[in-house]
Amino acid sequence: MEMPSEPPSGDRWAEAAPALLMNLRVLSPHQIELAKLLLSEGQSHLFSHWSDPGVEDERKINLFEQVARLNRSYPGGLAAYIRNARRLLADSKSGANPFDGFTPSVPSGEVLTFGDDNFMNLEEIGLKEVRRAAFILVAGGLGERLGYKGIKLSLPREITTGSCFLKHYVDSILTLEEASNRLVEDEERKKIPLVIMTSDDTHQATIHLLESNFYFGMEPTQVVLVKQEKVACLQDNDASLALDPADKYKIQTKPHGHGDVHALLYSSGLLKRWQKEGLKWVLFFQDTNGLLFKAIPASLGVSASRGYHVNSLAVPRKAKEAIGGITRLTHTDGRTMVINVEYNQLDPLLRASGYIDGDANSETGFSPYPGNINQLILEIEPYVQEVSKTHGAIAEFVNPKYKDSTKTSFKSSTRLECMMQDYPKTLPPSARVGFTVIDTWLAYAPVKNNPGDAAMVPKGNPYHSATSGEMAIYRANCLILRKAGVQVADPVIKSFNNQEVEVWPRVTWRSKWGPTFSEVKKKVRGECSITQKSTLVIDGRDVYLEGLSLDGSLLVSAVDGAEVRVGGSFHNKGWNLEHVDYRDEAISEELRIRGFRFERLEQVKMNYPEPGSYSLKP
Ligand code: UGB
Repeated sequence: MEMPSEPPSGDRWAEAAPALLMNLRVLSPHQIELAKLLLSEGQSHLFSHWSDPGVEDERKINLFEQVARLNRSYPGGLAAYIRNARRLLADSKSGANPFDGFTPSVPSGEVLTFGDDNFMNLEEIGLKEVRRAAFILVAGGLGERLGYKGIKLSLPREITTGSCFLKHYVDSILTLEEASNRLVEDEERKKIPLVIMTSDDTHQATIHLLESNFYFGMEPTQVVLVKQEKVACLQDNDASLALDPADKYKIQTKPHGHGDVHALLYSSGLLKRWQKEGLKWVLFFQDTNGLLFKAIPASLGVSASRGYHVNSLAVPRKAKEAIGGITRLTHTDGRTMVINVEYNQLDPLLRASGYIDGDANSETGFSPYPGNINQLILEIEPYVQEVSKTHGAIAEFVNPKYKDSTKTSFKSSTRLECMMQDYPKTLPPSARVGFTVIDTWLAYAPVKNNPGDAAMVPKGNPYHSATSGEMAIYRANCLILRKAGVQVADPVIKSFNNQEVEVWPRVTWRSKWGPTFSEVKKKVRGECSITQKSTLVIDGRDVYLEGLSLDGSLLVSAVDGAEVRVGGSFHNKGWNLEHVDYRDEAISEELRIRGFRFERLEQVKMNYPEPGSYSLKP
């Protein structure tokens, strides 16, 4: 279809959209300007069904209010959006390779080994730095893949304590803030800001979660919510905007992707403010990774000691795993960059570059390309310089699902998207872009897939489900305790929701108990052991395990300053792991998606509400 290059005028209005022309007196002058813009961009179909003036006028005005919002929230407005869409859709139809001219190779970065001297040294450096960091949580996505109705931040991270992801994140940030400030006592105490990017799908529920929990102990002014707007859906290769199937006076919209976070940080003025306040680092993270804070101090230590402007956290990746691969790309013109190549693009890129097996494991059993866990650490100075140029705009892409190989029509509407990890794409070659590889067991256990999809994951690949996400927390804690010298029983293999997982003793602790490995080591004294059926909950900073032998359930909570030494043989029936059928609607969704719950048979539970020195024995 030929697009008019100028807004229609006179007769051409009537020709382009007679139904709209009849309704001009319903619209304000500004709305008429928007109408002209839409017509000049070939969107007359939006009005073809419009009724006579006087009928459904309010809905027509509502449509234009939505158009004004869409126009405002996209850099360059709707015209730029439609033109970008047309270009990207044409590229997609012609099968243009977004990596044309680039050859992939395996990049090199810092590979960490948990608990060795280097790791502990980096943790110390990171801990000193973190008081000058801001944390950015991208949480605009709904748990569609997970099949959970609520916001993912409200999901329990594990059900032994029932603490949700957001509580854990806030707790972890406050712990790092406290520990970092303690290291530099003579300097001014800093508050670490937390920004949460929400969307219309998650905004109100996120506010409600924060307010109903008194911000989980953070000062309300420390938390800033920035809301991303959705973008218009596209129904064909001409970038015709799609009307909402449920409301023909509304343009269908979908999320633009987590890449919006950069533009929002820029436009909100937060980055400049932080820079003035002397912050040095901006750390981005996702909504459901219950392990990631175990990796933050050391990774920030890598950024600081290597002088990385951009540090992407990564884990060993299984071929075809649904996480992007960190790749070095070298262009025929000599440019190189280290960038995430998204999982659906890595295989075709490798095949096009002569790797006939595409995205395949090497002899190590893993893909040679480390898996991006989408946790980025940016140094603020070069970051502000860059977004001042780009206004935070991130390279977009489109991913239409075509009806057939002619690629002329879509199965359902599509939209432009952008990803936060594509930020380095516009950086100059002088930018120091690196990455840090950390063991998966320590750093990465996202909760993304529903039980049905998780059960279909190829054998050996991670499930990324609520079941595996929770079991990974117990495994990590047990492995850390083992490394600190505790005898922890081996795991048993069990199947929940048709997923075979390792079940370790259910050990959990509040972040303040063990923010770094050296801190955990300080809290473990003498010979300690934990049997397979055990549950251990440590909710207190100054709790020490001194010759503890646990065979059952033990829950200890203590206020800061209550020094509790826990020792001796605790033996009770403990908590039983019971299967839950995910189809059983009488059971809560939070439990169904993990496939188990606890039957609390017997336990020792102690609370120390006053500071002091205590000894807890059987
Ligand atoms: N999110 C938003 O805030 N806004 C949006 O519009 C969309 C999402 P998904 P995805 O770690 O396993 C990413 O949907 O995008 C938030 C990386 O691209 O969970 O499929 C959302 O709330 C991939 O390289 O993941 O894949 C959530 O917090 C790999 O690292 C976050 O963005 C993969 O994550 C991620 O959204 C991974």
